[in-house]
Amino acid sequence: MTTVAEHLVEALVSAGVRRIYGVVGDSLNSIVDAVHHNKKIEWIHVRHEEAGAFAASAEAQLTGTLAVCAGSCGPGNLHLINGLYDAHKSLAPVLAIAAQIPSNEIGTDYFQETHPEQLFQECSHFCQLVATEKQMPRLLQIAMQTAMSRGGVSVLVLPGDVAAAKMSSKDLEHRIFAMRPAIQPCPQDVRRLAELLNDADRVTIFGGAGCAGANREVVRLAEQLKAPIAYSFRGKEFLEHDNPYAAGMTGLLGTESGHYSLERADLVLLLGTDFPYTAWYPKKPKIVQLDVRAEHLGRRSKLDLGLMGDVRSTLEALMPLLKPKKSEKHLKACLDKHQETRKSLERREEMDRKDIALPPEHVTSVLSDVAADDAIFTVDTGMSCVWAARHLRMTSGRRLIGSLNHGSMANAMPQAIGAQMAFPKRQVISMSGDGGFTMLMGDLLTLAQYELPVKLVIYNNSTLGMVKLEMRVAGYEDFGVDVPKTNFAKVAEAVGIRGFRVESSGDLKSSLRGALAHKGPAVVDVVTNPNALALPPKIDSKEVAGYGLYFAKQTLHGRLFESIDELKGNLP
Ligand SMILES: Cc1cc2nc3c(=O)[nH]c(=O)nc-3n(C[C@H](O)[C@H](O)[C@H](O)COP(=O)(O)OP(=O)(O)OC[C@H]3O[C@@H](n4cnc5c(N)ncnc54)[C@H](O)[C@@H]3O)c2cc1C
Ligand SMILES: Cc1ncc(C[n+]2csc(CCOP(=O)(O)OP(=O)(O)O)c2C)c(N)n1
Ligand SMILES: [Mg+2]
Repeated sequence: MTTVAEHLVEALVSAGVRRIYGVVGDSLNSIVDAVHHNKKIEWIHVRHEEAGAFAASAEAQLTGTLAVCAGSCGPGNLHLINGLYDAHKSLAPVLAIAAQIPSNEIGTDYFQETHPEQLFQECSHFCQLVATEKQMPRLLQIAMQTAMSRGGVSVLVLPGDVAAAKMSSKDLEHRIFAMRPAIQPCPQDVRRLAELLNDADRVTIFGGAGCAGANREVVRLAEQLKAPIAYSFRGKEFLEHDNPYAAGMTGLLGTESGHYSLERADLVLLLGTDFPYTAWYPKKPKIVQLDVRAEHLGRRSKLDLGLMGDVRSTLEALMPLLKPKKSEKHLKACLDKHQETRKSLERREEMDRKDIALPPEHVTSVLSDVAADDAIFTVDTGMSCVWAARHLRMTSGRRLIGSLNHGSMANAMPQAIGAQMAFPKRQVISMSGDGGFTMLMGDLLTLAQYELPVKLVIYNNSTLGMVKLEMRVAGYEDFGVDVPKTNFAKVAEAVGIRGFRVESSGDLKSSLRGALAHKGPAVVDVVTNPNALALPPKIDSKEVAGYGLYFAKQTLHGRLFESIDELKGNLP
């Protein structure tokens, strides 16, 4: 007779799961042992369970299939939580196994006792205690099916003794069903959408992560409607490439052209986006939203029409009902603005001879040039997001993920671990700040242990740069943001990983190339300008009143000033 743990592992293998990320603990022993004796699945020993959950989140986001992480009872699974929030908010199918104290001790305030059914409630769709072995086949099936069909996290809370128990029955044991139905709104609603689009003069499309796999359909729609396509950060990887209608991103990290395209429209069509920043939705145009999750319709902006449907199949149904637009005026205005914006970004990418520290824009642009056409980038929360959003160029083969909906630091390296595990032959590049990197730095050892050829680019500015900037913009004196000057190339070398230290522009390209060509893991520790500025596409009066004035004038002049006095001397 098989044990619950053996059944669990076999069922995961038949569902296509190839690895479990975690840290061992006695409550997990029977599961780890079952993995150990099964040749089709691996136990990936991370240093911190949070890293395991981030790795699983990345794997699930990149493959669209179920990924698994595990933590031992109490503190072990508590450590999973932040990474699980990331997976859940990214709609990534992840199963977490939260081991529990012995079942006869639950409720007695036993050693390491916590109640994961309560703790994980908010970051999961399904979270159940397996109180007896008899529940096991069905609860596992429901957990896997829920994570896959709803997109997000399921948690099985499994006491060590229940995991080690023999299974008495194996009824209802079947493989996972992971279909992607083509959901379309009813024909009347598609006709209503067509009428609105046909009646509008200036349509702008705003697409998000829900456009994955629908690049061609969205571009064809834009062609019919002579519509610019702006996109969210999560939409960038799917909509920026092979798209002559691309008009850029909006939001603080966006560009002026993305923002302009939305404001200039008389109808904005939201496709598969849940872009969170309500203040950045335009107020004047009509807004129509298409999303596969009806509960997301209208939750961020006013709506003139909300439709439940899958982007690709809905656009297929819509296209024959559209009258091709003739005027290209709106499109041209937005694309001209986009060209202008690109040029001003390119100016920021250039190294000025006067620059004493490397501009991160330049670092990112060079990285984008030397990386493979099918590289997978993971980006940490911090200024790396700004540089990736604006200066990484997407291709049809590249991927770009981060903790974009949850906004946690320390995600990039662990997500790169998950990406490289899932795609051992592809180039995987993690971009992070010194603050974010050091938060889960222990997992550098995981790269060394598994010889994962991940390349870590660290924007080493000795500060928590993004927050420093936020403090200044809000008129605070920056405080609590210093990160001790550290040579991360030497840290890497100390754990057996190849380290490159870049302190001047002359070394940048060769170091990045050297790291990418290196067979194993490598760290490229780039000393960057701690005062690099990110100019938002629009600036409000409060920001202008503070440090924002400094930014605004720099936008006008397209260059950095050495001092406020020099800036003042250049005011128009
Ligand atoms: C520091 C930081 C700064 C940021 N600044 C910005 C910024 O300035 N600008 C910006 O854009 N982002 C920014 N982000 C990212 C932002 O927080 C969100 O993650 C992002 O805007 C969400 O993109 P999305 O709407 O495409 O993805 P999600 O929020 O994940 O939404 C995707 C939507 O698509 C739907 N969907 C999925 N599949 C389909 C389908 N097949 N058909 C139809 N619908 C589908 C889903 O139900 C969901 O509603 C920032 C993040 C960080 C960490
Ligand atoms: C876990 C977590 N803690 C704190 C924050 C708040 N926060 C956002 S960005 C940031 C600074 C990031 O600094 P660093 O990683 O050095 O990158 P930089 O902005 O300097 O490039 C902080 C503290 C967060 N998002 N996540
Ligand atoms: Mg930093």
